[in-house]
Amino acid sequence: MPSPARLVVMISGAGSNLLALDDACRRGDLDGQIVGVLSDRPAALGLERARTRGLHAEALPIAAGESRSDHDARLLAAVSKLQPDLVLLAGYMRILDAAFVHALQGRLLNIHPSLLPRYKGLHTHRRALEAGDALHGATVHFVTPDLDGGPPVLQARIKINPGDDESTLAARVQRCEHVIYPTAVQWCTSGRLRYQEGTPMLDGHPLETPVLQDFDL
Ligand code: NHR
Ligand code: GAR
Repeated sequence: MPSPARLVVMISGAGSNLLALDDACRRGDLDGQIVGVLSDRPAALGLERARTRGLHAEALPIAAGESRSDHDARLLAAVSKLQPDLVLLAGYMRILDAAFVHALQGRLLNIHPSLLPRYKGLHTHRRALEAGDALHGATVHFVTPDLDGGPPVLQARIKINPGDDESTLAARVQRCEHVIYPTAVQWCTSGRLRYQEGTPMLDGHPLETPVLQDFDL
């Protein structure tokens, strides 16, 4: 991968993970540069925060009557124009079709707010609380067409506290996300982490289970 690696970040919301990735690049902890930020939501706060930092930021909302696959094709064209080495979903809230994922297979990562394979999909904090779980966290995984089912590479694990509600838990999970996402991306940019025929390889060995990092927050 070239140095610095070209990173495209896809968001729908506040963009705190985007900022953490950009911070890591600026600090020199991540050998990358964010060459574009794309959002399906024009009102996403993260777009404004990206522009404040001088980053290229584009909204690609669904046009009236546009199908999912037409939108994803337009998104793929916008991503491809930026010639990314890696594409990072960071709170991107729309399911991507197989054509999009296949075009970027092995270069497309997501951060998901649960200890996958537990709680794929939405409302992960609520579901962990309702289940009475003692532990929760976040997972960085390669994206495949199978929603939140692609191979996980790095997990952050925290304890759920007795007084936690959805928002206190989400806040602690996010603090972990801001550490593990730049770490996993740096593994890719440095060549330590590769994706070979559907299997993540870390330091030349197949990663059978994700690396697990406990956080005492
Ligand atoms: N696309 C594919 N093909 N595979 C994955 O693993 C993906 C993906 C797109 C997004 C992020 C994921 C998450 O981390 C992600 C992973 C959106 C939904 C969802 O149900 C689920 C999981 C994720 C993102 N979205 C609704 C939809 O119909 C819309 C929900 C909304 O707008 O609020 O697209 O959690
Ligand atoms: C993050 O916690 C991320 O894990 C989650 O959304 C938040 C985005 O926050 N992702 C999903 O729920 C994907 N469905 P951010 O915009 O501040 O980075």
